[in-house]
This record gives sequence, structure tokens and C-alpha cells, in this order.
Amino acid sequence: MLRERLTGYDLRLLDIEPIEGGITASVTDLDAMVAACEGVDAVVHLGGISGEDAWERIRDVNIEGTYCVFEAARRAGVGRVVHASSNHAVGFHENSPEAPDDLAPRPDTYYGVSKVLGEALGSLYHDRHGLDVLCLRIGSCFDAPHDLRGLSTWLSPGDVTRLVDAALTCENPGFRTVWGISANTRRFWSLDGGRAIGYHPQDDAEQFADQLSPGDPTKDEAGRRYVGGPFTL
Ligand code: 15L
Repeated sequence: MLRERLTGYDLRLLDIEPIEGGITASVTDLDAMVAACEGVDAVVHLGGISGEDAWERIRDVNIEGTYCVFEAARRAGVGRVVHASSNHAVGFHENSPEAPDDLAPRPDTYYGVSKVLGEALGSLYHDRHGLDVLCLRIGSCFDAPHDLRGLSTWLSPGDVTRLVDAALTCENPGFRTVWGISANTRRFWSLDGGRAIGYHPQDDAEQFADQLSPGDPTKDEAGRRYVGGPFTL
């Protein structure tokens, strides 16, 4: 989504799968990550497993990989890291209107734990090494919402681009956590943290409401009740 939309940037891409014009390496290969970070202004960290998995896989890929991102950025003198965190870092909080961007950790899975660890590493690398670190607690970033919960948690392709652009360009962010959602009519979570960095979402999942019908009642109920929705089950 971002690769084709983040125009105006000179992107250096890295993926474990070969991609056109990109570096092929694992996010867990510290030497490769340091080399990839040489001479860049900022890192956008999106690498890793994007859902629940065995502890060993989450540990070896997401936790080790996120350490490598911050350590490589530090060694290469990169000033800013934008970290794709997730609502699942705080997934066992009950939904409440305008839930703040800095809810305390309450992970719903090992995957959520890896996102908490990423935020903790970001905090450490900010306080100890002075990096600017923005942890985006992304909701559901897809072309369109998949289910009723997505009417609240959707982050559109256009808005994720606006959010990452704001995270890359805002002045003196320090360390912060920011919800990653669109301007959804049914949203639970605050847009204040986004506004504070100059993120102004333009999309609303409501446009998909009449295309979505109730799914598994237990999952729909978890989606209403908990930040992390069915990940809590
Ligand atoms: C996430 O963090 C996942 O990466 C994504 O696949 C979705 O499951 C999303 O959360 C969500 O909560 O909808």
C-alpha cells in the first residue's frame, strides 16, 4: 500500500522476499539491517509476522527483528523510526469512546506482546539514544473492512499513507504511541494523537456498512467489547 502511495520520498525497500528494486534480507539480520540503514533519514518498520503464531516464531521474528531495527537505526545514525505497532498491544482493554492513544499495555496474544516489546524498545532507544520514535497502533489496515468490527477499526490505504507521512514529517515527536484508524463514524479510539502529529484522516468505513452482515456472534461480540476483538478469544 505504502510503496505505491508514498510519493515524494526516495524509498529504500527491504523484504525477506525479493521485491523489485529492493534489498533481500531478513529483518533479523543485524548486519544487513545496519547496511540498509546507512544514509537514510528514517525507517518505517513494517516487517514481521502480522498475526498470532507460536511463541518461538513471534520471539525469533518479531521481537528479535524489532530489536534489529532499532539497533541498526542507532548504529547507522538514523534519527527517526516509525514502528508499526498494533491495537493488539492493548487488545484486552475494553472499548470505550475516545480511548486515548497511550493506553497502557494489555496484549491479547503473543503477537500483541511483540508489539508491546517493540514499543518498549522504542521508548528505550528514545530515552537512551535520542531517536524520535512513533509507534502506530494500527487498527485494521486493508483495502476495505472485513467484518462489523472493521467499521470501527479500519485504516484505509489512503489514510495509512497520510498517517505515515505525518509520522515522518512532524517536528520533534519524541516518543509517542498513536492510533492508526480512519475517521470512522463507529470508531472507539481517539484521533487526538493523530491530529497532534498532523494526521487528518479522510476516509470513513461507514461507506461499506451496507455490504457487511453479522458474522460469528462470539467474534462480533468480542469485536464490540475488546480493543483486540476476536484476538482475545
Ligand atoms: C493486526 O495487528 C494484524 O496485523 C491484522 O492482520 C489485523 O488482524 C488487525 O490487527 C486487526 O485487528 O484487525
